[in-house]
Order: sequence, then C-alpha cells, then structure tokens
Amino acid sequence: MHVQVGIIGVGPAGLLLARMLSLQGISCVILEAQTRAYVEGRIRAGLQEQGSVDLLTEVGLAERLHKEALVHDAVEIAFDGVRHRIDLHALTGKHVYIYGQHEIVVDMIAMNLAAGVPMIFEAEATALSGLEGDRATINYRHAGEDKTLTCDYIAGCNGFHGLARDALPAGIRRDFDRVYPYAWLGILAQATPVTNELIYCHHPSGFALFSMRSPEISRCYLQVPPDEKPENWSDDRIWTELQNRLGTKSELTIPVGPIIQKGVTGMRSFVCEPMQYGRLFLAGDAAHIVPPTGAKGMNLAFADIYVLANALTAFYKNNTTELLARYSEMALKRVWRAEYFSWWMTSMLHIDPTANAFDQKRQIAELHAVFGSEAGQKLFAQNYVGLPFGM
Ligand code: RFL
Ligand code: PHB
Repeated sequence: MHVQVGIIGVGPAGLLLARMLSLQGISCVILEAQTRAYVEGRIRAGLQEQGSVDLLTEVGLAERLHKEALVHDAVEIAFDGVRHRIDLHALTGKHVYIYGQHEIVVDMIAMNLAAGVPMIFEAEATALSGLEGDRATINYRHAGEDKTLTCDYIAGCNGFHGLARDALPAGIRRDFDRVYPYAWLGILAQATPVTNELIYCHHPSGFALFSMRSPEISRCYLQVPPDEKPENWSDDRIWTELQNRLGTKSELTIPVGPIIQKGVTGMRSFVCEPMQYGRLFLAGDAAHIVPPTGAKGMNLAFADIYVLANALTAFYKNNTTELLARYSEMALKRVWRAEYFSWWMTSMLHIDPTANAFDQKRQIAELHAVFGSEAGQKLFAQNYVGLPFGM
C-alpha cells in the first residue's frame, strides 16, 4: 500500500494531522500499536489552550467540546498560606478550557473514520527505512503478519516511547534532557471540585494541584518522590494530604468521594533536535516532553501539527518544499518557549528535596515577585494561556 503521508500513532498529534491532511485531500494512513478502546480510555491531559480550541474548531473537531468543556477565566496560585487569583482573561483576553484529552481522542477518531481516513489499530510500527530516498517505508506488524506501508513522508506521532526518534542518525540527533527529583500522584475522583477554578499549591509538604473533568469529577495531583508506589496512598491518606497542602489558612474544605483512578507520573523535560530527518517528521511527545505543571504537552503537539500540516499542504498544493525544510526550525522555536515555561512553573511550585534553606526562601520570594505584581502575573498568564500557533 502507498499513501502520501504515513502517520504513526493515534494520539492527539497523529489524529489532528490526519484530519488536517484529509481536509486538503492528502491521503494518509494511521498505524496504532494499541486497541481503539485503550487509546479512547487513556486519561491524560485536561487543559486546552484557547489556540488549541480555535484550531480544533476550525477543522471541525470541537462540536462536543463546545457543548461540554468548562471555560475558565482564571487560575489560583496558593503559597505562603494565601490564594492568589490570576485573572487570565483580564490579563490576556483569552480563556483556557477543561476537556479531557481522551474525549478529544474519541471525537477525533470518530471524525477521521467518518471522513474515510484508514486507521489500523493493533498495528505496531517496527522499522522505518528509505528516509533519505525517493519514498519511505514503514514496517509494521498486524494480526500476526509483517506488513509494509510506503509513503512520501512519515509523521512520527508515536509518543515518547516510540521508534521514530531513534531513526535519526546519531551524528545528526541531539537530545536535551532534565529529570526532576519528584513525580506526581494523579487521582480521578467522583467528588465535586473544591472550587470551580484550578488551584496550584506551593506547600512545604510539596506541590498540589486541584483540577477537574466536570462539575462532578475532580482530578487532583500531589507531588511525591519519583519512585513512589500508588499502593502506598490509601484514599484517606490522599484526601488528608490534599487538604493539608491546600493550606491551613484556607477556608476551603475539600469534598471527598470515591477515587476511581490513581497513578504516578514521572517529571522530565526533553527535546530532540532536529525534528526532521529526510522524509521523517517528528511531532508531539515523540520529539519533546514537558513536566505536566504548565499543561503544555498536548497543546504543544497541536502546535507542531499546525506547522507540519501547513508545510505538507504547501508541498502538495503548491509544489514547494520550503516550509517542509523549515519545519524543525519553526516548531522548535515554540517548543523551547514551552519548555522554558514548563520548567519555570515547575521549579517555582515544587519542593526540591535537594534545596537548602537559602533556596527555600528564594523560592517564596520569587512567588511573591511574580504573583504579587501585575507585570509578573502578565508574563505568567501569557505563557499559561499559550503562545500563538505558528509563531
Ligand atoms: P501520545 O498521546 O502518547 O500518542 C502516541 C500514540 O502512538 C502510539 N505508538 C505507536 N503506534 C504504532 N507503532 C508504534 N511503534 C508506536 N509507538 C507508540 C501510542 O500507543 C500512542 O497511542 O502522543 P502525542 O499525540 O504526541 O500527544 C501528547 C500528549 O498525549 C501529552 O503531551 C499530554 O498528555 C501531556 N499532558 C498534558 N498536556 C496538556 O496539553 N495539557 C494538560 O493538562 C496535560 N496534563 C499530561 C497531563 C500528561 C500526563 N501524563 C500522564 C504524562 C497530565 C498528565 C498526568
Ligand atoms: C489536568 O486537569 O489533568 C491538568 C490541568 C492543569 C495542569 C496539568 C494537568 O497544569
């Protein structure tokens, strides 16, 4: 089988690319190692930037999102026992949206299938070749058989633990990496969110985040050691610690309810450069990872795809390879801004177990400097709501 673009991975990146290409009449196939039920049930991101929602709306993928998403004007940052409300909309004119990544994935799979985009589940890409030649090949395994797909271009949208990045020759590829000395214990609970906005907490016992998926479902996170086991955290212990980290001076009492999911996520920053080699283009987590604090991972995947889909469209419609040749440079500019912001927000709000007394005092002073001034709040807000796509 030959297609113009072979896409590896039914995640947000691969699904948006398939949608944008199919709207332009560019043929593509998506290969996915997992089952449809698995990818549709994978609980991950919750916060969409305005730019992501605008793009999803433009390509007809946001009908249900606009009915069900919670539209937020502000977030709260709690430190030194006090909650500070950051009015994102007043500071930037933009909103952020709460709508689960898996819901977007459900919507995008349905729309792509309805548009006739072939999607092969339980098809694991095993090798890429011909990247320097006239056509590229993806070898994959499906239903117990080895198969091949040839294509003009390959989009490696296969997430962090995938093979696409490894197809870049060692002499060309450069990795930039930082692993943080803490992780997040994330829970999903049948409990009313403590307020109707997100609260990010800096607390001597560690960071906490109060988020949500709906007015009935809370999504909360606690900073834990990197090797923490979720089994060490009973429901009681989780709720007690969440209440503790919300701060003793807070008048809020957290509504508790059954915890329906819990898991530990490691925290790292990672960038692979370049994001393109020959006929292979990397997008989303396949090329870069951010710690989840700034809620940037999926939004960054969409921003990459915006650049890549436009470059592929320019090639197939106008026969120009200029944008394709500049893909890596253009995408990386925004990637590094999001990497910087995610690192900054993470470093400001978490307790670093290696920090000394000076570092601890300096961290509190930084929080006052940023959130106690309008200039600081504005810098935070502009980055948090998301930089423009295609900047
Ligand atoms: P994905 O979603 O990992 O999809 C990659 C897909 O590729 C498949 N795959 C293969 N298929 C075929 N052959 C192979 N060899 C393959 N290898 C892999 C995989 O099965 C998978 O289906 O990558 P993509 O599309 O780049 O999307 C990235 C996002 O998923 C990720 O950045 C976000 O979830 C990060 N993230 C957040 N991002 C936000 O923008 N806002 C948030 O609020 C937010 N919160 C979060 C998050 C991530 C979290 N965790 C669990 C890491 C909160 C958490 C806790
Ligand atoms: C989430 O709801 O999962 C979420 C929200 C904001 C973040 C990270 C995760 O910064």
